[in-house]
Amino acid sequence: MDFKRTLLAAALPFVFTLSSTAHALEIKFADIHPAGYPTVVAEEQLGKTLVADSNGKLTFKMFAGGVLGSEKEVVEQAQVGAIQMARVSLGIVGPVVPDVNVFNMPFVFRDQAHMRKVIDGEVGDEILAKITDSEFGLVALAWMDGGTRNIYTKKPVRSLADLKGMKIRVQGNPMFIETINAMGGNGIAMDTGEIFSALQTGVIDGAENNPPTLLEHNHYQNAKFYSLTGHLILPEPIVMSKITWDKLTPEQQVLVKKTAKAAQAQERTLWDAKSTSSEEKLKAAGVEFITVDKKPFYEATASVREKYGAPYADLIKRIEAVQ
Ligand code: BDP
Repeated sequence: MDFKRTLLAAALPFVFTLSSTAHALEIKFADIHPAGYPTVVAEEQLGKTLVADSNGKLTFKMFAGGVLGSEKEVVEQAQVGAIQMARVSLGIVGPVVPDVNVFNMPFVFRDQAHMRKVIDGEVGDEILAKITDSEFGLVALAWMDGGTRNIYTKKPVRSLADLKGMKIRVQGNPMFIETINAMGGNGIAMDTGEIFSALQTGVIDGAENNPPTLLEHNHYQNAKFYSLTGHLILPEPIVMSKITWDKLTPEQQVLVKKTAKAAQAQERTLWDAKSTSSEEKLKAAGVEFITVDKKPFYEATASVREKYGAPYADLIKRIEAVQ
């Protein structure tokens, strides 16, 4: 009797642990951007909806500010199921799922409005499916807006010639290195978190990004010239670990997908407001916005589009046809 009771007492905590974990699945969500950034605000809302609409069967924890590592590291952790969800730039997905590189090509979109129409349509869904159907171990659910990327430097770039020999940081994607090189610069890949000190110490002469990132990651403190090259307009997928996805019930999968799409819509509105306010703040902080003639930059990068675009000739035609 006593023996049985002891056994039961010993087993109880296990029974309890097992049943409680069987009921709640924690979603850890990683983003490199800080709290208050449009993507992070929309992700926090996504979390609230997931918890509420799953009746607590899903729990949510936001890890903003890159605390779980660089985007490359976050993707690796998501692939093994250590992180359940993340928003990453398409730039770092390209080296692993080459098919997405069609969106990573310089000047493939006419402008931000064009990019939005494309990701909202069939082609956008197809590229998400390419990620999901790859061996990448991720399910791609929706897109967030990452604005238009322009080059920022310590010394002004008013024309293509000014860029000559400048060391410009890009994301870890060979296509981006080649893009900067084709413009006459010297493309250098490094993680987002390393840019600030690389600018400060002069390891690089500049980088390229949208106004909210230039502001919120404080790069403007050491790079006061912002040349509106508009060479990349990169959408950013919201992804879930395939391992996590497979643990969800079909109803939960529908919920996750729907909630991610809602986050896409919310972030877009937040993005537009943040872009405007970032531009104002950057200008007030002494950043000079330089209007450049984009044509020479476009022409200089033709070789990159030729090299990488060949397998996607049809897709590129469909992207161009989107009005
Ligand atoms: C920002 C993207 C972020 C990238 C970053 C970068 O939102 O996902 O990590 O650029 O260039 O615009 O590293």
